[in-house]
Amino acid sequence: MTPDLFADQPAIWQEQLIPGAVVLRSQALMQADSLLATVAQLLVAAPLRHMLTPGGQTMSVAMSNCGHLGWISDRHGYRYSAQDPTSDQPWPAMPPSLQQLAAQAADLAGFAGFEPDACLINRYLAGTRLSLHQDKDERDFTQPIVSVSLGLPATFLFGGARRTDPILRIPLSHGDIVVWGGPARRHYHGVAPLKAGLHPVLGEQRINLTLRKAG
Ligand code: MD3
Ligand code: FE
Repeated sequence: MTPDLFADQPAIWQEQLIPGAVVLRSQALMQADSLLATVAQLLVAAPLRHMLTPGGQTMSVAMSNCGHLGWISDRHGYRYSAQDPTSDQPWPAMPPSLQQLAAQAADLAGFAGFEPDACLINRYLAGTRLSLHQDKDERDFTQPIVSVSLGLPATFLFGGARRTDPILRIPLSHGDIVVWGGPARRHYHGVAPLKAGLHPVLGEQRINLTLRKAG
């Protein structure tokens, strides 16, 4: 008989940071290559672009979207739009594989029936950062947010309900999925400047997929 070395291990390695915030290490690893092929296709239809903040600054993260709604920023503010402002066309449809991955992750974290209608694609290069903010452009805050990290590792900054609360630094690598629901949904968060590196699959980049129910 073959002894099962992992018999006492849980099938899924999950860490709860605070209630509702669950890190699922390597949960997307097996699908990472096909996920990236899918993302490459999406970016042909809706290329990455650097959006303007309402204050007129160019964001260092390059972004695109898929799904019924896409997150956009310009001089008029932050909001969701059914059209890509670059092409005035609808965003590419959300691939079922992506929707299923997000729903499964949300389910593992205790949020059954998650049906994302928006997927923000964030691309980081060396030095790219995302300053501390709250996600509050969505309608229903009882719905979690699922994020999938691909490529170079990043340090995720996880704060509290107030901007001045202490900040936890969480390393996120290729294939990690995080579910942000419950009280964590309203917490301040950001990403520290990306360190230069060479990822075997994605090269000099990090790609983060953020799936939400926005509408
Ligand atoms: C914690 N993106 O697009 S995803 C964003 O890595 C964003 O690109 C980051 O924050 C990135 O808005 C982080 C993880 C994430 C997303 C939403 C959250 C963490 C969150 C909402 C509440 C608390
Ligand atoms: Fe955010």
